[in-house]
Amino acid sequence: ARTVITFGTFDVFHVGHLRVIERAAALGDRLVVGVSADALNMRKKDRLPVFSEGERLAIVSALKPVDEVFVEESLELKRDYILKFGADVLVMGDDWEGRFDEFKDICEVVYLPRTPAISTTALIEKISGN
Ligand code: C2G
Repeated sequence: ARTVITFGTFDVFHVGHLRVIERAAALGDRLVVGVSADALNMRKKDRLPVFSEGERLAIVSALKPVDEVFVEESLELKRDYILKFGADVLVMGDDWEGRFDEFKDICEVVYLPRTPAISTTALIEKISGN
């Protein structure tokens, strides 16, 4: 069986998140998703996500194409996660193009085009009327 792994925050879950998860799942037989920890977001973006890691994990794990989820504690652990879950393919949106090429020694690395015109940041601005 071919295992695919992908990572993300998946905050204020939207159709762009769904599409990348569906396309990732289509590349293999089993999809594992790393959902970034609240603490990782504080370090990366200096703010907490709108939804907590428990809530984001619950949403992602309920999706039909998703077989397994875990909390991504650190960006530096990517190699360990790929090996631990026995991933054959690492998939990320192309906003990460080139950033994970160092893992091509242990798996295939695929960057998928992002869904245009939708993002968590744009949604937050739209809802708050800015
Ligand atoms: N995405 C997409 N289209 C959008 C928005 C997002 O395809 N319009 C994809 C991103 O490219 C990514 C995934 O959805 O592959 C999750 O996006 P984010 O929640 O923004 O994840 P990010 O904060 O980039 O976290 O270890 C890597 C990080 O944890 C990734």
